[in-house]
Amino acid sequence: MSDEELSPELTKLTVTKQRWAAEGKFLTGRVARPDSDRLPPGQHLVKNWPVLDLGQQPHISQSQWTLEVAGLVAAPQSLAWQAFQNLPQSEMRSDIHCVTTWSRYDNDWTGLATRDLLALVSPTGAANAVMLTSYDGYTTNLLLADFAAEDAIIAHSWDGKPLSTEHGGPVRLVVPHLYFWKSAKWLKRIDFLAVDSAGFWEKNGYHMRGDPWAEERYSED
Ligand SMILES: Nc1nc2c(c(=O)[nH]1)N[C@H]1C(S)=C(S)[C@@H](COP(=O)(O)O)O[C@H]1N2
Ligand SMILES: [Mo]
Repeated sequence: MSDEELSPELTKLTVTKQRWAAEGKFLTGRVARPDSDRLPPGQHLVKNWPVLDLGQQPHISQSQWTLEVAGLVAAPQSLAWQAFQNLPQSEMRSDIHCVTTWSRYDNDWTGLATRDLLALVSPTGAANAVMLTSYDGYTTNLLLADFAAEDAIIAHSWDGKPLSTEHGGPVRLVVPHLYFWKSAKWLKRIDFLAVDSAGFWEKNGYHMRGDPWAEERYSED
C-alpha cells in the first residue's frame, strides 16, 4: 500500500512507529534470555492459574466498559468496547511471574499491543511513566519504557476465549517481563505522567519496578 491509500490515522501510526524505530525509542537494553534463565530466581512453576486480587471483583459488562487514556498525550481517548475492538489486534504468548512465587508458562493473549496504543495517543516528550487505574479501585505504576515493551498487551482474551471476570475481564493489562501485580485487571484508565509515582502495592512495601530476574519484590526502604 502506498502512503496515499492509508487513512490519516494509519499514516500517523506508521510515521510514529518509523520515528520510534529510528530513535531507538523504548529500548530498555533487555536482551533475549537463554532458556536456562526462563524461570526467575525464587519462582516455581504451576499448571493451574491462581486468582489474586484485593477481593472486590467488579462485574463490568462489555457495554459498560470504557478505557480512558489521558495525561501527557497528544490524542486522549475514551474507548468504548467496539472502538477498542476496531484497533489493531495482536496475539502474544508469554509467561506469568507472580511475586508470591508462582510462575505459569505459555499464556496466549489477544488484544491491543501497548505499542499500538502508544502510536494512537502519541505521548508527549514529557511523559516518563503511566498510572493504571482499575474498576476495583486498584492502581499500579509503570515506567513508559516498561509499558511500551514489545510483548506488553491490553488483553481481552486468554487461550482464545474472553477473559473471565476473576482474571480481569473484560480487559486487563499484561506486562510479562515484570511481576504480575503490574498487570492491572479490570482496566479502566491509563494516565501518562512526567514522574513515576507509586500505585497501590508500591505504596505498601512493594518495589517501584518489579523485575523478577532482579528479584525486585519489595521496596528498599
Ligand atoms: N485491578 C486489579 N488488578 C490486579 C490486582 C488487583 O487486586 N486488582 N492484583 C494484582 C496481583 S497482586 C496479581 S498477582 C495479579 C493476579 O492476576 P490473576 O488473578 O489473573 O492471576 O493481578 C494483579 N492485578
Ligand atoms: Mo500478586
